[in-house]
Amino acid sequence: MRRTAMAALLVLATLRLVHAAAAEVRFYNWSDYLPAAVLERFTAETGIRVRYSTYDSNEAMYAKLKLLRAQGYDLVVPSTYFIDRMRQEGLLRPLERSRLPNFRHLDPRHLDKPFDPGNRYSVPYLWGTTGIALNTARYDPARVSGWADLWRPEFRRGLLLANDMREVFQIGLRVLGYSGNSTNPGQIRQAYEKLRMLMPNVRVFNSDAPQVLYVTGEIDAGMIWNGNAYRTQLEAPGFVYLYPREGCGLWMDNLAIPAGAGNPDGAHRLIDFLLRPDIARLIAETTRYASPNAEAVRQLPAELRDNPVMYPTDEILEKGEYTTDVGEAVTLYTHYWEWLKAGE
Ligand code: N2P
Repeated sequence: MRRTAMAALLVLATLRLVHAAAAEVRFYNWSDYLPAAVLERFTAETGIRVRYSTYDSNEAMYAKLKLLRAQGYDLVVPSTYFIDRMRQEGLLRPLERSRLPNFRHLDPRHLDKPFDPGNRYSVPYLWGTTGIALNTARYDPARVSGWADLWRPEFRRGLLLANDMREVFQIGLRVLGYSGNSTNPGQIRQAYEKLRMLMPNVRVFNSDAPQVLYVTGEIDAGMIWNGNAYRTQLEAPGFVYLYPREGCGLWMDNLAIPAGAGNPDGAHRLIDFLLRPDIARLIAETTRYASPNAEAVRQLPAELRDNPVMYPTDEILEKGEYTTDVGEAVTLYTHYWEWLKAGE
């Protein structure tokens, strides 16, 4: 083949590759957090494919993005305190609000928070609570009213805890009467000592598919995120979801574009699609997590909107605590977390 023809073919092949990349969004999300139908509809409507993969903790997602120097993904879903940390570390790309017309559907109560003033880097996706799951066929719910009860001997080798450093430490800290966001080394150490005493009661750490363990009867008690609790109840009606008297954990997970994303255009289109009320409603209905999208919530069936597992009362919200970034103290948490899981 002549040289020029070869060169032309090469150029054509490169163009095709570039085009294929532009027609694909790489979305890295929490496991079990989005119905597949949503992505299928997005592709059908826009022609943009979604390469979807999942993680089970903020720390796992963060480590991967650090390693890839904020490249490799076009869309991620960090919790509040990780948005804060990642934007300060330059790992996130500012959003172009003009390309997100559906942003207007969001409930202002979930916007403009200290972790991202003005929502320059993030858009709320879902929010919720962390409480206690209990199989009433096995345990008497009248005897369990708080996190502190999980230390009792009847739970020996029975509990599930989230594989989530800050969520687990939040329990230890709250039981001792401290803030779940403590940065005080003495308090964090005490929380570790307290949690060490809980370990004989812990059977498994799982944030990937805890619901499976509860539904199959493998586990009868433990920590749970409210959407998982609601869906567990649908399949195993004997389960109750309890808001611990010390206060439940509160969290919100948010869509954000990594600084080195290869397809920020596609990512903006996907964010806007996820903000469409009918789509946000479908996500909330399937996952049973609370949507921050006011218009989607308005459209939800009353049985969901009025369900206190999915939408906690104001009183519960007031007692709960959102996780915030603890700055340098995170090193201390990480250190104790590793000890805890290694059984030291
Ligand atoms: C659901 C993930 C819930 C995330 N699998 C809690 N931050």
